Amino acid sequence: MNGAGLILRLLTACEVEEEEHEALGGDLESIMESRGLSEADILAAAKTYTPSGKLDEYVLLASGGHSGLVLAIGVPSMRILKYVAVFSPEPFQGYGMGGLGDAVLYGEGKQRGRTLTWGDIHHPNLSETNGDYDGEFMFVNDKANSRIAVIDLTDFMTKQIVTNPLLASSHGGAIVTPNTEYVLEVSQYATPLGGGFAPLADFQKSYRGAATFWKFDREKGRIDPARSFAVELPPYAQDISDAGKFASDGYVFLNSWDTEMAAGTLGEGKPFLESGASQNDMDYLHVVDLRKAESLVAAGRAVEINGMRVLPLDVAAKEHVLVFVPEPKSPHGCDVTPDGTGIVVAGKLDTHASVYEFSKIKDLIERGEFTGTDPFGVSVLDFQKSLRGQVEIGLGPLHTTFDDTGHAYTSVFLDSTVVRWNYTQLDEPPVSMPVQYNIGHLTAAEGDTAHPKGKWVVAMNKMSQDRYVGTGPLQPQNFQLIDISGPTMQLIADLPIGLGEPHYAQLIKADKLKTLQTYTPAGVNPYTDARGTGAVAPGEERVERSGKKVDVYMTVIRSHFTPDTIEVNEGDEVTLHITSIEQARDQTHGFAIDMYNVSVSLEPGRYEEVTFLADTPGVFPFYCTEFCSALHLEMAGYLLVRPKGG
Ligand code: CUK
Ligand code: CUA
Repeated sequence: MNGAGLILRLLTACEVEEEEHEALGGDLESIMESRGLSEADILAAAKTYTPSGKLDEYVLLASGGHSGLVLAIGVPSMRILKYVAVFSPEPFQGYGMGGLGDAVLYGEGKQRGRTLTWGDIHHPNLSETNGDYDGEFMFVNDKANSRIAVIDLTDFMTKQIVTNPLLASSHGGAIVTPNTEYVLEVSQYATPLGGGFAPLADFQKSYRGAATFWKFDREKGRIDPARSFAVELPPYAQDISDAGKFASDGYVFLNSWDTEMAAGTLGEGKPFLESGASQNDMDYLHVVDLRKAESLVAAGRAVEINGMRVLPLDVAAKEHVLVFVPEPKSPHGCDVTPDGTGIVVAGKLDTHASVYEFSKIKDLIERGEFTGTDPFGVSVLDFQKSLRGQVEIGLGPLHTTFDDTGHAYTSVFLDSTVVRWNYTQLDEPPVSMPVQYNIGHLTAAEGDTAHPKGKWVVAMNKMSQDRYVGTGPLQPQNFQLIDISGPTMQLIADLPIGLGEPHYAQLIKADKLKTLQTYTPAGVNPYTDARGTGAVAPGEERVERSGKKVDVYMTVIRSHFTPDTIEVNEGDEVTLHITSIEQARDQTHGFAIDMYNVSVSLEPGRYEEVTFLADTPGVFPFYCTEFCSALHLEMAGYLLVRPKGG
């Protein structure tokens, strides 16, 4: 008996009384009939249905695209667990809404002096130890404004944003090296490095890309810009990157799609960027020798641009820090195999996945066997001599992820398929499965680590079209869960994503995440992981006034703020130092106040600080924004701002 048959038999054995359950159609058989469900549907449901109180085995950490958020999703249930605010203000988490998070979002997050309230997240990457996820940190890139954010996975909060001082867009990030020594951020659209103007006619002369190696200090849990550096690259529109591991440890690989150096229609007879960048049959896979770059920078061969050490292109070319291998026409994905021996590149305008053999690339470089140089003096290797081989995948292959049986899974955009193939021997006929529709990235369980887990693949589709009840012309993106454990792949669940445009995601074993239940002892500033400077214990609450500065030291516990009335004068600068003295799991409070655009989250034990100018006289109720207890509505108070001369 198959699984669905078994379930049927079990359920009918319960002798469900039809009359009592008419609204749902009675027993399983009649429910299946009335809802038009097949046995395969029931099997799929049994694989994903997660009864209340049961936990998911995996957590999918997914880009929320231009929403500026990251999503945490349980797998296999496909239940959304959390939105993590990164580059956008988010009132539930109290991020960018008047509290301590403002210093990250509006302080560190300023790009060239500008305050930004969004970002375009493409690639979440988990911290790694020896090439495997360790569940400690996550890094994401902002393609639009060339920034990287650091998210601490003990509390799923954004702790740092670094802004790239060289680039005006970055795509190939936030990839980590196997022990998270560096977080990589690579340019996409070339611009003059460090900003400034240059005419498009000077594209080849003045426009550049760069690979930035942000140094991660794991002890501090922060990127250290002073110990970071970059390698200057030609203006070839570098795309996504990956870091080597094992044999290829110490190297990074990135591809490019505009070796034509097309820059749009400005100038006589110039084509659109689209067709201009698609002339050459081959673009260049960039092979970067990170260790050599590090030592040349340490030896003082870098120049400084906006405070960032940059290894100049001519030095990188001459010293073979940068070497090129031809890659088929306008590639997109670039993925290192779990054993580190191969690099899979898939071209949007080519039907193959090309697997490069790292040992061949290394031998050719060591022997100095090059076919020539590019216009910038970068040495080029022979395509065929660098290859393990190619596999015909389909129309528009993009990204590749891996399982634990020597198989690769490649997303194929135009065909709307996931294709499974053997990446070691390249000797199996590829198997394809349709997805709905136009898949971008895909991710397998720990599929880009040294030890993929198999079992699941999540397809991240750009279009949902007919999959859901209509919500107007702007439709959700569509995640689909695929069971890859059997001989054939099976699509078993859909999850609409009504946010941004997700790009990449990583799927981590849930038990690797060691999250906090409370901040303990009470009074922790989550941005310093230390006791908040103004944190107080019960009994220490007070209001201090010094001239026009008013400091309120407040505690919060079910169901009151202490103090709950605050009187100030018009024109005073008010700072609320708020300590949640709760220590019970999930006893979160919030603090919001009329008109001052303040909403902060007060998880158990958290310290927050809110500063505002009381420039409008009047009466302003403040209240708790979480239904925290039976007397939650009563958890409120008044800010009285006395008018000048009043
Ligand atoms: S990219 Cu969006 S589907 Cu930015 Cu990694 Cu390929
Ligand atoms: Cu505290 Cu509602």
